[in-house]
Amino acid sequence: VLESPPHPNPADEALAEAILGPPCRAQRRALAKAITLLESSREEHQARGDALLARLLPRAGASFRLGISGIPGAGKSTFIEALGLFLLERGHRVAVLAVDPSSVRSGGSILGDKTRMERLSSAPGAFIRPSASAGVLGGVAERTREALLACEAAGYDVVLVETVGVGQSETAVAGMTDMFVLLHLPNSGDDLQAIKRGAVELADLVVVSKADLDPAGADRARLQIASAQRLLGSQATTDAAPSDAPVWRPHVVLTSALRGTGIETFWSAVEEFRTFQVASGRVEARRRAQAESWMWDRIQAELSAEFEHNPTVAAALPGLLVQVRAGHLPPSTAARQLLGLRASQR
Ligand SMILES: Nc1nc2c(ncn2[C@@H]2O[C@H](COP(=O)(O)OP(=O)(O)OP(=O)(O)O)[C@@H](O)[C@H]2O)c(=O)[nH]1
Ligand SMILES: [Mg+2]
Repeated sequence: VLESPPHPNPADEALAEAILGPPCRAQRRALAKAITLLESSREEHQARGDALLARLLPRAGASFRLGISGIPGAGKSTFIEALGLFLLERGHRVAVLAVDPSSVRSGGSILGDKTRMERLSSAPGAFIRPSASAGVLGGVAERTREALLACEAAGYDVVLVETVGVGQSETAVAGMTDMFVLLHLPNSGDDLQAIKRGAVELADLVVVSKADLDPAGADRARLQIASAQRLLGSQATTDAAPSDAPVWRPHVVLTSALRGTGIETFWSAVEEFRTFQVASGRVEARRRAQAESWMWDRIQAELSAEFEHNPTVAAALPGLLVQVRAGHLPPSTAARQLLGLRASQR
């Protein structure tokens, strides 16, 4: 028998109603509270979070989810502020979330984001949420996925997810958004970096940011990225599509968030991509695949945690590790023994 999701307790039900209600200051407050609950790693909060999410889910899904990545200092927050204000002017409601895998840096970056998005964060049509703290079960990315659904339930129709281009965060953000954008500085050192870590392949669109600093360099960067894209192909869009489907050719757009140039061109390219995705049925296909891998991510995280906390496993682990490190025991044998211990415990 399948367990149906529990109902929220009265306090959380009031939270849900405020989120699903009309846009106002109280709605933003409720949304912020709900996200804090969803981010909590305490067991009783997780059960409450699950119930709340189940309540919000029927109203989620209607936004355009846009991932924005780039190395530290690439200009992501400044770009998001400019883009956010541009979208508000066109009647959109914009939510901004951040995935920051490096907890060491996060204190500074949260403050940095808030000050760099000062105008956007005080706009009534926008909601800005700095990064969740690292080290929670399932990782920061999972918390952001849940926060994204809550923002959608509150009626934000564009959700921007900022992430810094290190580690697995780019793959994680590409795996929760409808479109993945890479911000690129107008100097060639950055090009190779981005290509090496696979970000260019993931990108549906590349932005050469801060073009005002070095217009000639920005043009060179555009040509280099475009030729790299031709060589690499685009992974993100070929994933879920049949092999004979038309292929999206990622654009490269030059912007200066400081001068406010290129934002309109950028948004036209986004809309072109979106039209292409909708017409080819890829939006739904991509989201279905994402939902499935989200579930598996969660299962793997829970299983690993349970495994590591198993007392018999924990007792045997140090000794086996010594043997594996010394080359006296094949890793596969050690793994099998540990898994066997766990199985015999149940
Ligand atoms: N000249 C120029 N400077 C810019 C532009 N956009 C951002 N900057 C500057 O670049 C610096 C970094 O910008 P951020 O927007 O904080 O970059 P970020 O990618 O969000 O940085 P992290 O969140 O720390 O990874 C700031 O000093 C900005 O003022 C631009 O279009 N032109
Ligand atoms: Mg930033």
